[in-house]
Amino acid sequence: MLRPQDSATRERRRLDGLWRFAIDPSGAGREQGWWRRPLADARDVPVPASYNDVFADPAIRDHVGDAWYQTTVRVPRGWGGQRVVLRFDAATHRAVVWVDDVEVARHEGGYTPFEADVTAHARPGEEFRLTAVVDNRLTWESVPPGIVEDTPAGPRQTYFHDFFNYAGLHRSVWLYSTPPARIDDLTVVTGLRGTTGTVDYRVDVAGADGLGVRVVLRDDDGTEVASGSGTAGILTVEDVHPWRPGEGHLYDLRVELTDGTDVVDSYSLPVGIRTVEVRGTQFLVNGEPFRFRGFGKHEDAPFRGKGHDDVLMVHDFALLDWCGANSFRTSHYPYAEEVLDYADRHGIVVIGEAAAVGQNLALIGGISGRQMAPTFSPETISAAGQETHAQAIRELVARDRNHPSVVLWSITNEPEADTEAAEEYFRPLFELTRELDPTRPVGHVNVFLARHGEDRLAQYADVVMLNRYYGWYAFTGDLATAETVWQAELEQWATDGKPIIVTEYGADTVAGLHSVVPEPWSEEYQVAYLEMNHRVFDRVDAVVGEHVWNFADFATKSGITRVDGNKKGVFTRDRRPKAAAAVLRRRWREASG
Ligand code: BDP
Repeated sequence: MLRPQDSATRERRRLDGLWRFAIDPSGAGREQGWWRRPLADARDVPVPASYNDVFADPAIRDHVGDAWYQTTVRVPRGWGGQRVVLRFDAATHRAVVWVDDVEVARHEGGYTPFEADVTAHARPGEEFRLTAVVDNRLTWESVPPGIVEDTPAGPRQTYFHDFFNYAGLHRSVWLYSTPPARIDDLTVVTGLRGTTGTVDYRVDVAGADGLGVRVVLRDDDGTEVASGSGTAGILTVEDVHPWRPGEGHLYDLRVELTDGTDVVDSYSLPVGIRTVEVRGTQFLVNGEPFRFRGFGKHEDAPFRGKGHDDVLMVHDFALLDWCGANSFRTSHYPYAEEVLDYADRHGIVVIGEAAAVGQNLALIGGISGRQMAPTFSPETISAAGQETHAQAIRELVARDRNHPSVVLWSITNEPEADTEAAEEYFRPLFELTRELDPTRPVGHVNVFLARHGEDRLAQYADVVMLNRYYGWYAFTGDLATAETVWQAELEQWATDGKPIIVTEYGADTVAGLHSVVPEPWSEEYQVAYLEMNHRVFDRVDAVVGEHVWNFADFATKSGITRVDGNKKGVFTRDRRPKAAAAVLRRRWREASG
């Protein structure tokens, strides 16, 4: 799905700002048709943002169910004869949208965009009422999953992942125009042979019978380096300047839909020419071994929750750079597209993760001591949940496949992986991901419950991704034993002959808590813990990646193992460094020269 852009033939309007907002605890709005009139008893809410933390109201923070958003939109006068599209970059976790009285869109999944052609309802120069109802409930059919129970006090939401269930309109909302005959989608796949690069392109058009397609590839100084015509082809670039980690060189692919000499539609796509390959235990970018250094992150910040914010984004990238990090994982859901654009432009490598997390009831049972049902069964995550997951993967790949920064897909974090039911659930999802994108490796993030030899998904994965907490959840405070056991486990995984990325290792740390003898929770312990891990990684050749959990402290649901959220951040939630930041900076900056 193409992002809205301003071009010679297109215009866009960001509809962000203060909208009207009301929660709907009894679910009356859908029956009473709240979209038909101005929202009653509404208050102002910022878009984009999670609604949870912006008010001083527990009823809103802990709300379960529908929340209504409304605003008035004026269609630009000059858009007559154009196609008018409404687009939500994200509505978490599902939404229905109305233009005046007409339902125009319905979407499941909180982290990928959706849009609706509203030409028939949007008259140039006139206003319409835009209403969206956003539902934050997590069930066995959603990704991530959860359970909603009715209690005398109202619905109660439980979920199995370790970050707060923020909800709302987390990213921008757009109204944009395209010509009726248009470029509908673009796909590029790039290649490198010596000093020659290739861009294999495909253009999907709509309403364009009899029209031509012209493509021109320009370097960043505007020089034309290749051109072609037709809806598909291969462009060749001599003396190519590849995209590479640390150097986000981008070409501009200008695609035009033409009628003789007239340009009917025009769209520009930034293109980074690079290759990705797994060979033996190496992860190659442009044929050269790449080592992932960085973090698992979250979209999370005070007040705004998961709302996208350019200030925070640029600052986080500045901190990655300060640490010498070259990569991160979009744990545990697709991040805002602005983030991937930025990573493309700055040569930061990304592991793109689907919104699938908390698919492991044994893990929950293990911590709480409760006996849990099987994760994958007709009563729990079943075929319906699997279809939601498949759709989430389709939308993730459709949205992000043209980003050079994305080098690897993670289709799930810490799933149940040692049962036949899990294998049956995931095999088709691995196949689907590969079919949608044959150019990138695919994997899943393993949790310790499925050890080497027990993980039935490992056979489908191109890389081994491990989350391990030796010295934290296991052998707490005993780094010497942790070091031995961890190394032994890694050596087992290394026998698979695949690259290993340690996608999570970390220790909760209270900023400002110091201890002469490194005690868990102190800054000194986090330092010692990371150093122990690094010694282990440096002794196992197959380890090609280290992503610390987490970049920054983040909000979670309340519970006896969390004090004001998860404190495994190397930075605090307001992005101040703990002592560990300097350790990473020394190690990673040295490694990158
Ligand atoms: C892992 C999860 C991650 C958690 C982390 C932790 O992948 O989401 O936040 O553990 O416990 O199991 O800190």
